[in-house]
Amino acid sequence: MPRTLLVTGATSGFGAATVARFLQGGWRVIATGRRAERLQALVDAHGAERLHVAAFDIRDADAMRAALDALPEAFRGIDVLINNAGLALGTAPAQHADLAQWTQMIDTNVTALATLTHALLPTLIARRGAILNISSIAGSYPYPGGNVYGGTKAFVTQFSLGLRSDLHGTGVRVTSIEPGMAETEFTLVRTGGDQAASDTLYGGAAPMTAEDIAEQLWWVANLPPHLNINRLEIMPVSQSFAGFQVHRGG
Ligand code: NDP
Ligand code: 8X3
Repeated sequence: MPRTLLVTGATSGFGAATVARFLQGGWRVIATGRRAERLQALVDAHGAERLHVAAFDIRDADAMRAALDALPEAFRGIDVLINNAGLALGTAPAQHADLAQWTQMIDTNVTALATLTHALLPTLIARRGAILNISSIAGSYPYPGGNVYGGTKAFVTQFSLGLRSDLHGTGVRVTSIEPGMAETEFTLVRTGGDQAASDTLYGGAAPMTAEDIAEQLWWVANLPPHLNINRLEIMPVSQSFAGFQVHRGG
């Protein structure tokens, strides 16, 4: 009997690579995202036998509930939830940031993630399943312009640890995955579609790929059931830490 994964944000980047990796490994996969044509492309590429797609905006709790209620029988026994849908918007310092962008990041990265997790907890507990939350190094290490994005990812990391504590004794595993720089559509989204900015950031830097992250997700999800990876921080070798900044002159 194949195990079943629900992965959000499956229309690009980590999510799309994760769909491919888990289908290749024999799992059933539920893939979600807003862009229906991208989800249809996944079906065209992988077939519909073990793949179910659901197009909805994850910030719309009613649409999320309807998509869960409409799951075909074969896809109802969700074993693993990968909360991957998310985004950064803007790189401006807080004092120049757009409040609507902050709200969108909080609604997507925090509220929707918590809402979906809450909805699936009974199923995951019944199946002794697993939750893999996509956080970020931005949740641990601040950088200029990271403000609310980093704050949302700090929530994801801490929420993961809290879930782990609450789910003690249920057999449900919880992991906070905390990647650094990976080339996906992330920077294109963050910059409002600036392909040159994205190319400049990743160019010559040997960033991680979506497939690198999907492989780690596959590894974590398939560990023996008595093992829990609490947090997994992953960076490309080319990325490391820089120091504090000091302002002089008042
Ligand atoms: P992409 O932009 O390539 O993918 C983001 C995915 O999130 C898309 O499938 C998008 O689908 C989905 N998404 C965004 N908003 C919504 C929404 N309102 N409703 C439904 N789905 C939504 O970026 P990544 O693959 O890089 O990002 C995946 C996750 O990884 C994010 O949480 C990101 O913060 C995190 N991350 C990324 C890093 C990187 O360097 N790339 C590093 C660390 C963490 P659609 O637009 O179709 O709705
Ligand atoms: C994305 C990683 O460093 O661009 O979460 O914020 S970073």
